[in-house]
Amino acid sequence: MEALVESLEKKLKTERLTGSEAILKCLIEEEVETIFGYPGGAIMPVYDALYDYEDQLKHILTRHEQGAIHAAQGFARSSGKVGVCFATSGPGATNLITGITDAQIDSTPLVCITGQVASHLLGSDAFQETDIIGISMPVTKWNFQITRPEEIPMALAKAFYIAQSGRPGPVLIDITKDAQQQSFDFTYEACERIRSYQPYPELKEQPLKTATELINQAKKPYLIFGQGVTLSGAEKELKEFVEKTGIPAASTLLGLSAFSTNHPLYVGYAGMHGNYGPNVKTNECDVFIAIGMRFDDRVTGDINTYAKQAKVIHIELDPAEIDKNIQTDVAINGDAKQALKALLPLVKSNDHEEWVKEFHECDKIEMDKAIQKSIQPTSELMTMAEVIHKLSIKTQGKSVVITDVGQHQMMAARYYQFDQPKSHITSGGLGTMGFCLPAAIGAKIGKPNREVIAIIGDGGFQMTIQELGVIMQYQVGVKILILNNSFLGMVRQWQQLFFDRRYSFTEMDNPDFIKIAEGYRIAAQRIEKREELNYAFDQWLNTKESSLLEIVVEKEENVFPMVPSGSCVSKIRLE
Ligand SMILES: Cc1ncc(C[n+]2csc(CCOP(=O)(O)OP(=O)(O)O)c2C)c(N)n1
Repeated sequence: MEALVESLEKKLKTERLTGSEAILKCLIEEEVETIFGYPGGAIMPVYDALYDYEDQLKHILTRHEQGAIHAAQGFARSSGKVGVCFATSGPGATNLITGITDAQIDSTPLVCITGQVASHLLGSDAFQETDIIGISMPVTKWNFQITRPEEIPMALAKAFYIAQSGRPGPVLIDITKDAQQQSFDFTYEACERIRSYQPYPELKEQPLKTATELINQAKKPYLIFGQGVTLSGAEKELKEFVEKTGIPAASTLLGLSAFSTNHPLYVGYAGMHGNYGPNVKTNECDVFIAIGMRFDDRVTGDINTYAKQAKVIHIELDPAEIDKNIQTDVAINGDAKQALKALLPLVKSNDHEEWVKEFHECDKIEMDKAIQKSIQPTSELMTMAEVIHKLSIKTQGKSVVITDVGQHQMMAARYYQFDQPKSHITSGGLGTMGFCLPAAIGAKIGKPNREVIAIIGDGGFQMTIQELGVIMQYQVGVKILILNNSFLGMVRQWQQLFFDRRYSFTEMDNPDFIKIAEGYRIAAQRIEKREELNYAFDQWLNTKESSLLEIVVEKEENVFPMVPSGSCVSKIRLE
């Protein structure tokens, strides 16, 4: 009887819609409010339908599809919701690929909808036809081509479920133009499970028990957390776990902001340009606990010398990550929050005072050899490090900081003191230059009440500079900080250190960024002198609107410490 009533109710809810209208209805059902996109021939029916849905669905027209996808990524990472983006077939779709790949490696939930040529033209090399399903196959969590409108509700329901469940990731749905135009009887049911897809593995008792024993007996335990903590919302549990066990904790690049950098048990950022202590101590600890991180080579350096002396406990949601790069002694396959909740009552209260002190000794060495020189330079021009250090103090570590890729990215990771969760967004795994400006736009739209600061190099800024148009058109209040060293700085650093200072094609003549910003009606100023910094920061930060600040910095500043690529983490160079 109940089933009959349900099916009748469903029938009553049925509406006759075109495929395009159905797509938009599905988005509304999934509580999507904002779409980032760029139109074109093969997705015109969807854009036409969007015209009538303006009240329910806000569309942000970016200036390039790469801008749309990075904005969707920034939106997803600041808000914790799924980022949605539209593009047309052919070049529109291929322009999404960099961002999709970026989202895949950084576990960002996205639903990308691309238009496709009409189904009777598929495979004919029609105008703007490209096999986006084939192209995106290795860089999406799931992709699917729709050729009949009846497939739309189920495919989109699945897309949202897959994108945000378990380890999140990007999904691409390609829809032929005829499927967008034809009508059908629409009903929608959200997806709650998919056969043979188990996004949340059940925690097993034995590994939890073994991990507890190891943690309770450890003399020198050490913990590194990654973005898995942010994605599972386990910030509180992580803090409780660290405080109860007294274990020193370090962050990966994407883990930054999941734990306050001011906490006494926070020992820094681990990896190639991370802090000295967390790198060196990796090869001295007896129990190594990795939480929601994937042992990226920028963290491990040479895996043959990484934490060899330690018993390794890996808490990780994605089973494919376990034992992929580093062999574990105890694998806890599950959600970080659930795993920490399960461990919390089992682990004993402890403090490892002497051991934690060893990290602080390392901090002193790093302070003397690297930090002091960086944040209080004797040079005439400012350094990136001192600018970011001052910015951190000015904003009290409370802003959402989006960075591009390069030296400024590493300086921000090192010198911005993150005080609140979901405050650091960067392209970690793919290292995509051009990510920052559009991602910052998306992040501000996703979290309108927070101060969003985009920190960009002069190189990366010019990769997606056209997205200033979005800031202008939609009045997005993003603060843009360009650290201008007239070099592709990070590549120059490598050329200096590993290629005999042969600066091959890394020096850049830059345009007048202030005039460009003003052309987009964005307030802008450029400073070169240290005495101007304080006032410039105040002016720049004390507005609700977007504004751009260009700071001319030292041309040949290097980021230290540094673990040379593929080297052992304890061989970290301090200068
Ligand atoms: C799309 C893309 N192309 C090339 C690179 C290689 N790359 C990494 S850092 C970097 C230099 C970045 O220079 P800039 O944006 O000026 O920042 P800086 O390092 O000076 O802070 C380059 C070219 C990249 N990461 N992404």
